[in-house]
Amino acid sequence: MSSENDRMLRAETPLGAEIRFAARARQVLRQNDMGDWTRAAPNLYPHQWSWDSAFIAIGLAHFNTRRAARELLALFEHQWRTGKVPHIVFNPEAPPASYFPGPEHWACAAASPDAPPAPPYTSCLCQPPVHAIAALRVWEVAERSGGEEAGAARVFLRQIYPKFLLWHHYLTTHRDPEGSGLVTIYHPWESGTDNSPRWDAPLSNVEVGELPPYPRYDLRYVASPSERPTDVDYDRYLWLVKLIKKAGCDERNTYRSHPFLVKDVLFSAILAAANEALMEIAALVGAPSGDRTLIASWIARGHRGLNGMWDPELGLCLDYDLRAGRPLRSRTVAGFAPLIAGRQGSGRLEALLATLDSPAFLGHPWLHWPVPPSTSPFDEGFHRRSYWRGPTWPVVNWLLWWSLLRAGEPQRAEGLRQASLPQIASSSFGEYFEPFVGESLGADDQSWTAAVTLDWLANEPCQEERKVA
Ligand code: 2M8
Repeated sequence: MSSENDRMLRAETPLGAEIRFAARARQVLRQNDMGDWTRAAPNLYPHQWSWDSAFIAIGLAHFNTRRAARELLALFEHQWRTGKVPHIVFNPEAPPASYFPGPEHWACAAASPDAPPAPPYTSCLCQPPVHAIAALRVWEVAERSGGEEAGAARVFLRQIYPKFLLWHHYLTTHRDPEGSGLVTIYHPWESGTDNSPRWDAPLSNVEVGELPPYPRYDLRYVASPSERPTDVDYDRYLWLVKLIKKAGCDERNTYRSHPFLVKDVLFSAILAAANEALMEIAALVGAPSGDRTLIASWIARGHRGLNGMWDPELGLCLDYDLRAGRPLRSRTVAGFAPLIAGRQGSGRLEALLATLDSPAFLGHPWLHWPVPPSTSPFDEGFHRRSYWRGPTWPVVNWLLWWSLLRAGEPQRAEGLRQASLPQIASSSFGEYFEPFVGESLGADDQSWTAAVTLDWLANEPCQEERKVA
């Protein structure tokens, strides 16, 4: 079914349609704007989410670089003493009974000596560190505009650089005591790909104990419960939260006792790419050479870690279950982690691109748009409507597009951009999409979908690059 956006795109001149599309995307970000930070979505997610805010800053940069900078600064005001950046900062103005588990559920995290002053409360989990990548993009846009914008962006980089350094230090130490180069997550929510089949095996080993009844407010905001994680998933999520709180949100206690400890390759790859961005920021702010040596060591270690998780048979990188002591063999977009980390040799890059083009992903004959399903239809955990188990996600497509550009694959990147824009235009900035019929699922007016739209519209390649292979 064709939406108003879609009709507009076909009826107008390409330029006119793009201008109106960008205006609609800006409108979504304005509507979700809370002053210094942005709600992830108006109803389903009325708080500030960590990696959403990073993508949001990338979109905001195209119409207000100062506001984009504030988005990241506002998030980092709630950084923990350890360096952790919480995955949610709770909105004190959110209507009661709008999101579960809400601030009251996490309030005890505030009792940790490492937690920032509350309210607002924060969760004690974290999410993939897209932030340095976002800050660098804000800088690049501001630098192109020159003058005061560029000056303000440089001040911003100076302010945020030490916070980024502390954040990455947290991830490379507390979350990698083994020095493996791979980040350990304690909860599927930390991965950002919550109910992905990636987590089925480690979750099945979590024995859920006594839980009080709890509400599923999320189900009010979607057309069908099949779009969200099941009650069985939620029981496990809440049980894991209970255990983390019982461990006092303390890293060492959690590492000792927690039943879900997984090396997440997507998270680790984003960290490797974010460390490259941090290195550029370090140069821009004139950071001491010791910092740069440290960041270079994080980058090298990250690449080594990912390299060790490569599965030649699947042509993908695999997560690793520390408790069970084995890799997790699922076929999901997370397996493209080395592409996102960057700096792959030609052999590995070719292998990744072959997997991307194969019927397991972009070459699947039933795809409505040529964008990769979050889980391959060939994976036994695939589900076409359920959240991270199959639907396609604009924000993931943006990450792959950005990575393909960095890998020197502009035509493939452009293929993803050209497929993603009409997909988004067919909806009201949907959160995710059914891969075979193209139905928009989850929330409407999702902020990060609007943000990546703005970045894609601002990054129209020149005529030469447009010719998609
Ligand atoms: C989803 O996760 C939250 C929990 O953190 C939820 O389902 O309630 C995920 O898609 C996550 O990646 C995203 O950051 C968040 C807000 O968009 O929603």
